[in-house]
Amino acid sequence: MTGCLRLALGDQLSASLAGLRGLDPACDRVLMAEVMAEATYVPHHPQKIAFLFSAMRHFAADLAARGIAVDYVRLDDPDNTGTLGGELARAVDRWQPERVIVTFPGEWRVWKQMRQWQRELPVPVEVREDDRFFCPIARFRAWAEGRRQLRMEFFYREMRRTHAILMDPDGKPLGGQWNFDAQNRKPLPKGLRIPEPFREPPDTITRDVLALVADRFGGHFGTLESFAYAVTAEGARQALNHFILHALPWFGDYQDAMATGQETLFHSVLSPYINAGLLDPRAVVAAAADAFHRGHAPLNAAEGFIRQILGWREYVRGIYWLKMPAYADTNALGAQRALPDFYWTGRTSMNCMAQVIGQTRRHAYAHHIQRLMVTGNFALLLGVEPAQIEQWYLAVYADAYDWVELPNVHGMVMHADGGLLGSKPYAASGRYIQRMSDYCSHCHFDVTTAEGERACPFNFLYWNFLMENAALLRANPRMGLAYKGLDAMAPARRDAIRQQAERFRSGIAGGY
Ligand code: FAD
Ligand code: DLZ
Ligand code: SF4
Repeated sequence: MTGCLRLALGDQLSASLAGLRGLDPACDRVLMAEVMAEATYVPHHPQKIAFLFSAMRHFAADLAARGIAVDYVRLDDPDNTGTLGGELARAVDRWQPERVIVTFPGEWRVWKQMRQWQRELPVPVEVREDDRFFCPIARFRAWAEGRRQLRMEFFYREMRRTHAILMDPDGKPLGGQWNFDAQNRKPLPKGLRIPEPFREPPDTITRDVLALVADRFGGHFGTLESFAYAVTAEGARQALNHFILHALPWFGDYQDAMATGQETLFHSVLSPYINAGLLDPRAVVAAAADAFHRGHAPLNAAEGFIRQILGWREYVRGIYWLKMPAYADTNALGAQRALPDFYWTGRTSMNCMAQVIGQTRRHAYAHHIQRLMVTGNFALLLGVEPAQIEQWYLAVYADAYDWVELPNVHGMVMHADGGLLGSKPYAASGRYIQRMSDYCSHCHFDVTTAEGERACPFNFLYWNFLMENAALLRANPRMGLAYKGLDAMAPARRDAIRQQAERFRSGIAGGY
């Protein structure tokens, strides 16, 4: 072969991918490989594996239909070496290309492998920047340079200005404010009509993949029965249209609400598609801005949604590549406890946890507040070792990749980076969950108490967390109110709560 061998990874399924640009169908070839190493570096949810394998197969079929030669290695190919590096080496040997072209990956782990390929393969390996983001890594680095605090809000404003999104012609944010969160975060009123989530029935390719995944990864956490993810760019576009039409107008108002049996509410469920490359984040942001401009969605909804993508998503990627690999090793609060088994079994009497873990098992999905304020908050309050809870999040969600999962869990949830990403831990008692959901009204525990047999574990763990981490957190001005509450408590009550938290923590391995 005289041309180039171009590798497309499972989360690089974009027709416009940098590594596919300039492809000459007369002599170039694309390599795609389903490999055991990627499917098991954490025990991914079977729906995540099925989504990616099916999307990869559809993507390869689309390339082939455009006359491009694709070398597609299936998981059950008897010669499959089981690793990306092994498959690349085998393909280089087979085709003897002049050059290998890859696109910068989403994980430090894979980046290390790419550098090794550059050293060890007998042909040059060109790494192209992944430009499917608003903010190049170098641009984020320049923004971060010399700043004492890397606050998302300021980064987001810069992105709004740079990309002229929801801006007045005179350079001011539309509506005179950057952020409308004061109007958002309402609890869900009774009787509100909630849209049906978008579902795509599995086609023949997906059904084949589902059988393969059931056979090989049936033992992983999660079920396959309810699989309904789109697996093509066209399907993902339909999911985007569905969201814009049926949910975006209420996105801002009920962004933080949670309700039993309502897994998606007014959220978009677009992250698996955006992260795998089936949807361009620029198209998603443009669709939301357009919905505002044509009067379909109010500003608080469009702005709130756009901030998640243009702000948070870009910001966490910037932090990841700015701080890795040292970032993953910090543990500012010194948390060392084991992740309770019920994160994997879902068997717990805490209704909020059972609900969120249950839907995660069924759909490989939970929305942001469920991840942050239920399963995340509990791990923070309990003092779980960051690496253990990070592994869980990386495994169980269809949208999880290290670059986005790690800053969210390590930084936002666990405060393990000492406050780089969030100025204070999101620690909260059961009262927050009571205010934002109906979970507490169907729970074995009593959310109004922090002591006694039926006390809500979030309550005594919350106070105990404040006591345990006082040396680090008391001086934080944003924790002032929390410590005022603690200080107002009688010493005997504080002792009782501390003891209750200790008893709970020593008994938790057996379930709760
Ligand atoms: P929506 O609520 O509809 O939001 C729209 C889009 O904004 C999302 O699709 C996503 O692309 C983006 N977004 C929103 N919040 C964030 C955020 N904090 N960071 C990055 N992007 C964001 N997101 C992932 O894509 N992968 C992960 O592995 C992941 N792990 C998380 C772990 C924890 C503990 C927390 C608190 C958040 C995590 N997030 C992750 C962010 C967020 O929870 C998900 O992006 C969101 O729930 C996906 O559902 P959705 O598409 O319905 O989002
Ligand atoms: C997540 C994943 C899985 C489950 N399987 C594969 C695979 O078999 N082949 C592949 O190319 N990519 C897969 N992926 C996505 C990769 O893990 C992802 O590209 C890297 O983590 C970099 O983000
Ligand atoms: Fe969760 Fe506590 Fe409410 Fe039960 S009472 S659902 S444990 S917050």
